Parts: sequence; structure tokens; C-alpha cells
Amino acid sequence: MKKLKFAVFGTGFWSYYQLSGWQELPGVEPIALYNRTQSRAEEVARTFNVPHVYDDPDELLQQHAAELDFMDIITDVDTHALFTEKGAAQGLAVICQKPMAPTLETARRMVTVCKNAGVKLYIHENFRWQAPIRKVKEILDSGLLGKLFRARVTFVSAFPVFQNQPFLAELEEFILTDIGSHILDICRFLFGEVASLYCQTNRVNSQIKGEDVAHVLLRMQNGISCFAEMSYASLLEKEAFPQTLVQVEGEHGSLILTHDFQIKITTRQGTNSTAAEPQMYSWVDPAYAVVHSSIVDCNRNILEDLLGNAPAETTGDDNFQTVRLVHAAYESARTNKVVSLF
Ligand code: 89V
Repeated sequence: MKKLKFAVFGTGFWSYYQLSGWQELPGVEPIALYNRTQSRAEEVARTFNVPHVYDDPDELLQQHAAELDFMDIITDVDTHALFTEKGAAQGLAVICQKPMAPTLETARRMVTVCKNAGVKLYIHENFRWQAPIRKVKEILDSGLLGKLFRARVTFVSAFPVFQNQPFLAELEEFILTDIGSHILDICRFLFGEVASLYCQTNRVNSQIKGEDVAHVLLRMQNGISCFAEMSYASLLEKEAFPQTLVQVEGEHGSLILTHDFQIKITTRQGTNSTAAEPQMYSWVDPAYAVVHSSIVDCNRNILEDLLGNAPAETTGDDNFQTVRLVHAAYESARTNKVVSLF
């Protein structure tokens, strides 16, 4: 079988997990790495047996664009558009980490540039690929709970996320872009598109620049009322990081996805429990297990699309709808007004 060849742009903290995730899949092969600091790229290249390393992205593309099938962008958000444009100009499919871009206009431009160049754009949005979130979706789709009317999606933690990802402390817009991109995407995945939203934010940690608490009340187009709550400032008895907890209510019953991937389903017949644990690959950091494990499923879904076997979920077009929600939430928090998404 011919392997799809790819280049990685950015070899920081996340690249180790992204490359480990690719290694779980047959049919792909990283052939070149770019990083601003070449020594860091060399370290990663040694770990993953990648033959070519560059500290100049244009040189990488000049040398290898002809043999590449796609690029995987794992740089900070401010350079996503730059590398997307470089890749699209060479006719390469682009995979880019979330959040897609720092502004809605830049995200729109990335989608347009890729369309105009006739190349595919995918956003590596992995939270919807977590095993417990897929299980919740399966239960909702079975109709067991009947017509849904109320939901709550929670990512509330005091995990010291800035230790591994110090750049997060420098973001003027923090939790809605970093975690909101995931949580609002889960809301869309589970409950469909949003009609309107209202948001309040707060900054508790004075050592960081952006907000670390956000509450978003969403009115979904199908009438469901969904409360998305996020915090990196909440010292709780049970630390949930990096789990997303979910509660959904329908006419015939409810479900709760609680800590440690337990799902409790209650109907008039009583309560049943089921578990949806992530697959523990050898390379996952136990502190991030459910997130790291979902990288493989997200990559697999994108790979199937690249191979023409099945459509990917997290395309640029799809993720643009999530980016709209993130920026609508900031607008709502700024103006203290409900924002319509129509
Ligand atoms: O996927 C992410 O956005 C990571 C983490 C799981 C720590 O939030 O920044």
C-alpha cells in the first residue's frame, strides 16, 4: 500500500502526541519537520525517525512539496494562516490544530484560500473524538431519551495547564479559544447548530492575560437549551481534567457522563450505568489520557477522507461554525447581549 507522506510544521509539546497518534495508523509517513529552533526539530526527528529537518519552512516546501500529500500544522495559533497559505500554494492538503485562527476573518481567509487552491483543509479538533463523547452521541441518536430539551457541558478544573503550555498564559483571549473551541464543538456535535448565545467571562488567575472562566448559554436551532461552562480556576474535591462532563435531559429520561468515563442513563425503568474508557496507548500521558487517545481517532477520520474512503467531520468548513461560536461568545461577553448566529 502506498503511504501518504506528510510534513509537520511546529515540533513543540503537542507534536510528540500528534506524531505518536499518526504512528498508530498504517498508511502515513512523516518525511520532514520544520521548527523555528532546529535543535528541537532534530530531537523529535530522532524520536520518530523522520529523515529531514528544517528551520526554514520555505526550504522544506521547496525540497519536498512534490512528494508530500499533506502538511500537519502544530504551531501556535498566530502562524496557522501563514503555513496554511504556504501549503495551499503548493497544492498540499492542510491539517491544522485548533483553534483554527486568532480571528474570525483569518479563519474565513484560511477556508477560502484552501478552496481557491482546490486543496482540503481539516482542523484537528479531537474532543468530539473522545470515547465517552462518542458513546453519549450514540445514546442520544438511539432515541432512548426522546426529544431532548436541556443539556449541560462542563469543563471545570484547576489543572496547571500553563506548566506544559506556557504560551496559554500570554493569550489575551484564553479559555474560550483554547477550551471553548473544544466545548462549543462538542455542543454542536451532540446537539446541532446554534441559533443564539449569551456569554459571561471572568479572570480569576491574575498571573495570566486572558479570561479563565466562561459560561455560555446556547439556544440550539432545534430548541435545546445548552449550558456550556468552562473554568481553569476551580479547585474542586474531584479534579476532572481533561474530562468533559455532560448532562442531557429528554422527554423520556436523562444521561450523565461523569468522572472516569461513567455514563448513567435514567428512564422511568430506573438507572443503568455504562463506561466508555479511552484506549490507553503506550505513549499517552495519563494526565491527558482521554485527549491523547482521541488524537488517533481524529487522525483516522481525516486520513479516511484523504484516501477518499469516507468524509471527515472536522473540515475547515465545519470547524468555521465552531470558530463563529467562540467569537460570538466574546462579542456577547463584551456587549452583555444575546448574539444571534443566523
Ligand atoms: O487540546 C488542547 O487544547 C490542550 C488541552 C487539552 C490541555 O486543553 O490545550
